[in-house]
Amino acid sequence: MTDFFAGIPQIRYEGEGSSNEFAYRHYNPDEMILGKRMEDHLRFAVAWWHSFAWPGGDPFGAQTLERPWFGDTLDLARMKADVAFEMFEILGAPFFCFHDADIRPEGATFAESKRNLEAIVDHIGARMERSKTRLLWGTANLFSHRRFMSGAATNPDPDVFAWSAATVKACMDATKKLGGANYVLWGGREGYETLLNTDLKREAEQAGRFLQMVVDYKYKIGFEGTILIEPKPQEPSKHQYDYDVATVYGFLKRFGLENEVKLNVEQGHAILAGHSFEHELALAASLGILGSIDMNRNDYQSGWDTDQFPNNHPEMALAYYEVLRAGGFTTGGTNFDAKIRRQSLDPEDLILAHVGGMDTCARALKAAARLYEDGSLERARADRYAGWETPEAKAMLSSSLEEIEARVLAEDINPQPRSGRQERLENLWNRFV
Ligand code: XYL
Repeated sequence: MTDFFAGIPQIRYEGEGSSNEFAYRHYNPDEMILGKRMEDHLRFAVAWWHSFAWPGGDPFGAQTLERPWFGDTLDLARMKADVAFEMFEILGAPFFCFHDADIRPEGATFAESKRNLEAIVDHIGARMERSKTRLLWGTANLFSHRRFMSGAATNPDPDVFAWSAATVKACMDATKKLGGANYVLWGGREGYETLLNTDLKREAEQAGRFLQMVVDYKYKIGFEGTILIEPKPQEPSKHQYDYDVATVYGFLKRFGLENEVKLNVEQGHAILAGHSFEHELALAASLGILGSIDMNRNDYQSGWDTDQFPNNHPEMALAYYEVLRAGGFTTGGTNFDAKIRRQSLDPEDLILAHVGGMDTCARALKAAARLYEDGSLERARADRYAGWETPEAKAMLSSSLEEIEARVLAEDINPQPRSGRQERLENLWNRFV
């Protein structure tokens, strides 16, 4: 036991009437929603990097957060893991996520980093035996160290490709050992700063081959989880190759991986790409590649990835509505890729950030489920496309331009515009959130 969270009680559901800030007002894990427990719908995960490894820096100032486990030794990494599991317990968090660099100290060589990772994975594995918290996903940090400054798989230097491949192998092994439900690849610096020094064609081929090797290795070791790619349009690179859902789908098709890899869609990354979160989720679902979500909130004015905790339930309800329409999560879940602000110094801030985030999502899920169950929106949608259910309309899709022209002339087809009913549907939505 550490005393980092001393005095902070276990967070329990007390209902909407509660004014206790250390309680859930909406997140009630056992409550049944559309025939499934709320906890099993949401599958919340705590992100190790933001909660336990982030020092509170910004481009104008360094560390603001002081944590007793900050440092480069295995003992401190073990203390960090102990604090993490204490927080999971306080929150009742069902899952966590990690990068290798969040959990282990960097070694002087690849071999030493790998040994450090294995030692900490053993420690986390032992903690998991006494905990209900499981691993949602593991991943490799292929972007922080200076060796990755020109990318990982897409690096012009084949030694960096080699280092990255060996690192991903070690991280997949670690994820499998800890029973992870997914393995994530976020292309941290897979992109470019200037086209003047970049061979786009070569870099894409390297990235495609890299991903094929990851999928091969998944089968080789019998990892039963899902491989996920996380799109992001820019930051840290000026242009990231995995720009958004549509771009990644094109990439997967190009390398024959569209049935092997799904997506981890992040709220803030969707906003940076000029989309809404629900657009990215709906598109991924329509392509059959919706895997998991990174939940957070981007500042709508600042233009960078602020990774704040969500606090706007009507907005999140639009996102969970798409998750419900897609049939809900299977291996995926809701990872809080969110960090407290650099002035939020106290241990309580870390706990209450998650309490607020979990409650916002739970409230959003309940609203989305009410509307989904009511069915009005789906009926209105079906009605809008009802014309396509006629035999003539269906047959048209397997005919030709000449045949269609003949029918338009013979039947004197003259389309009559119909209202899209947007405001009526917005009013309907507002009755439920
Ligand atoms: C940073 C990204 C990462 C990924 C995991 O913008 O969101 O934190 O989630 O590498």
